[in-house]
Amino acid sequence: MKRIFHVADDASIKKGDVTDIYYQRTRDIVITRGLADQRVVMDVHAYSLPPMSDWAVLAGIEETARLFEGVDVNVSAMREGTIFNRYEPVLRVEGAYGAFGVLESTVLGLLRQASAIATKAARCKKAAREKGVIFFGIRALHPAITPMADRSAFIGGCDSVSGTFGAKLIGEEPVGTMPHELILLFGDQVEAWKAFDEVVSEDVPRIVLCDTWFDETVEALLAAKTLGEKLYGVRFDTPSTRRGDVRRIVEEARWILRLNGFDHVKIVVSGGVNEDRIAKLCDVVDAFGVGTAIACAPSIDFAFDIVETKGKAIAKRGKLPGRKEVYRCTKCPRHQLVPAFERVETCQVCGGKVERLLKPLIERGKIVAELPTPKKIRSYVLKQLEAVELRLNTSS
Ligand code: PCP
Repeated sequence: MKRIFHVADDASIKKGDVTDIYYQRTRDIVITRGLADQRVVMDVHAYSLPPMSDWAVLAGIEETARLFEGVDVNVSAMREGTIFNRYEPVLRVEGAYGAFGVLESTVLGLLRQASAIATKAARCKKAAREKGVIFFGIRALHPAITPMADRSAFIGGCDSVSGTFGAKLIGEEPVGTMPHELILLFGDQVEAWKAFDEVVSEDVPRIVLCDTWFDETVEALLAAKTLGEKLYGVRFDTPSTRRGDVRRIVEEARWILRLNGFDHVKIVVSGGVNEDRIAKLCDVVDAFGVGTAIACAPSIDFAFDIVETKGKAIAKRGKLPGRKEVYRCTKCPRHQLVPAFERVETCQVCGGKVERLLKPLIERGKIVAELPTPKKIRSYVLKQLEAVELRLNTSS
């Protein structure tokens, strides 16, 4: 089938055709030398996390389960959305190396990018506390992967996403305001706002862009006078050349709206927003639109390494050999990483009961775990976020 866009199809990904050449050569060598049936245990772990990150959110598990479906291996994994730490295996595969070795880059690609996006989304949501975070980032990515990005951003904690295709995939309504194009086409912001109000379905909140021609405070008041009670909010997408003190701009706009009896108007800020800016603004802003910071989040440095061959613990230097388990306390967020033969019953810190985080996902090629909905995964992430600390870059 001739493809228009530069993307791989599902069948090629499943077959291991979308891999690094050295894995295919390794497959050929192990077949030739009779090692293809050698049983191995491999696990996926990150020995470093992005700057300021002491934890990360696991995503991409559903796609990884689909990848291994029909492959004669057993896979255990942390549940999608689990907050994990450095060194902890998030996924473990057991089987004949020849059955799955060629999929190494594919597994990593699925887990690394989705987890990076989910982790950044979780950091933004943690910084925003009860304030909203909308993912506006599909424009930063190849369209073929935007459903994955929307899903990962949502499960990481974003309240909504603007991408239409991705929103459908996760069963949510897409959320958006209006682009500058609408105002430029009318050549007059008031006409554009009125047209939006007249044409767009009534159930869509009226949030209008207030930065195109004049100062945000002037446009916000103009919008409030134009749409009155119907105006739900204003969005400030202040250009970087005009962003001297966004906090003060928001405070002034609130003041002026209040003076004129428009206290009900919410303020949304977008453009160059990340968790550090959110933390500085969340007491004065109602919601944030975040694009590039989440879409192009720093990669989670997962590796997928052999840790056991022929029943014997083995690893390259710098890595922990052997099959492992990760236990999480059900009372405090403490994790314990131990060799798989050790049983842990209680938390070393608080004495609480512990649970094992690696759970069966695939048995002999069959998916044996529940694959939860994005909404359910998101709730699980938000619950865990309550218990973790967020380190921020205070110098930015
Ligand atoms: C906003 C902003 C960025 C988008 C959202 C996300 O778009 O200008 O392009 O920002 P970020 O990637 O810096 O986080 P709009 O204001 O809708 O842009 P336009 O009207 O130009 O389409």
